[in-house]
Amino acid sequence: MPLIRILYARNKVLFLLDYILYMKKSLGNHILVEFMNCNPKVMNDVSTIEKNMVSAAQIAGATVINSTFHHFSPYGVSGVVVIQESHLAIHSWPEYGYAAVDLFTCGEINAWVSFDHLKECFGAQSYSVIEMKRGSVNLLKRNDFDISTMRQKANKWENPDFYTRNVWFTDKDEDQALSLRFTGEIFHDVQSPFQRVRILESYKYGKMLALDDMVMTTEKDEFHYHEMISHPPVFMHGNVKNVLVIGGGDGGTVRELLRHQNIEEITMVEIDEEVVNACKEHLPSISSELNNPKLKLIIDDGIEFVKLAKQNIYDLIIVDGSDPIGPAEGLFTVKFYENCYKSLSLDGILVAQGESPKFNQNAFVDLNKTLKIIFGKSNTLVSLFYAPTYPTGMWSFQYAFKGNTTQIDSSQRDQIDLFVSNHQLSYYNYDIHLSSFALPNFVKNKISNS
Ligand code: SPD
Repeated sequence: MPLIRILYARNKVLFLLDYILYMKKSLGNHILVEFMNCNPKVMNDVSTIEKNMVSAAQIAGATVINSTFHHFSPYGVSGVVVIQESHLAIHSWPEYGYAAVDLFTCGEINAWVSFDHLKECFGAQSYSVIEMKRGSVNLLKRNDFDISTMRQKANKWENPDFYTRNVWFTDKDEDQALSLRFTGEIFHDVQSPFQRVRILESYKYGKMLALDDMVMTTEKDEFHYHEMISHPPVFMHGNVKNVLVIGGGDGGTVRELLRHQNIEEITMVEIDEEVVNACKEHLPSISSELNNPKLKLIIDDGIEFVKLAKQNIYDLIIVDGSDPIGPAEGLFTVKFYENCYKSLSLDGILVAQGESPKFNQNAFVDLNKTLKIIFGKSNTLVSLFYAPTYPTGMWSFQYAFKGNTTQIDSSQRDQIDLFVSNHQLSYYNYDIHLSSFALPNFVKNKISNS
């Protein structure tokens, strides 16, 4: 073989090897996509595009940090999903059925999974793609200083003067949201058979339990919810001995109930063992009583449990469920509350996590209707409390009475005051109890026809 040919062949091999190394040893992978002949309606729908872009990141296994999307007048959408592994971005021109999309990922995340998903969601009839490796390690020089010294984590819970992490957890519906800045520390992140169970660390509220993308409880404000779901019904009833809690896997409700010496037994039915385990390990101040001998903890579906429960046995049923999306959906149905009604004692009280009159408004109103159908109009009440870490901050518990509707009176003031001071409660007291049942007119109006 002539020398020139050998050299050419060798160069080709070298070039190929170099190219393979270059492809392999890069920091990121960038796919620049032209989606053409897309569905123009989708291309002009900012909330659908945002949902699609976020789910494109998630199904590729990326961790979504935040997203921001904007609709331009008269048409067009731009937006970015920031992921722990870089970003996904889009600019759409509905009038051309066109979207310019870039999918920039690093680590194990395969941007092609996001590509396939978006092609489907946008109904793209044709496309073209350029793939680029970003940050060829062969061409870069690694600095030899200790990079960990550049990472700052707040050492106290107040807003730090200086921070390098700006990661937000957002609990939102289509139109509104509540966001908490968190340190980036993730103590637990497990996909259970029912939901994604996470314990994250927030700056303002300490550690937080999130189910899917919803805030359930935080170390620093859980007392609002747990004191207000448990003490009012116990004082209104006056002689609670046997309690059923549906849900409540974090343990906060049980912890508060067990402050009442008269309560002899609590049965708690939690569908997701992962929630219990995560809270036992990472939220000890909330889950502290989950091993109390008065508690019978059953890991099972509460909906099935009440179907088979004995009749007339519980003085108090507390439905401490999550929002009506995912495993808690059945906790908002007529059938479920009919079964609860049957298993309540004749003077029993039911209290349910009642959603917000300002967020998930339909669930709030529908639950009220359901309780009125089963228990009777005059046998239901709504109480409101302030929930700083739930969207809108206004949240409700909805009450239903199998016997007569009862309320505390002034003869109980001293007893309640003593209880509050003995247990050093932070939210509940006699006045808050009564005032929580006073409703603003807009709330009264929402439920007046149910
Ligand atoms: N959006 C939050 C609804 C409240 C869910 N329950 C919280 C559980 C606390 N034990």
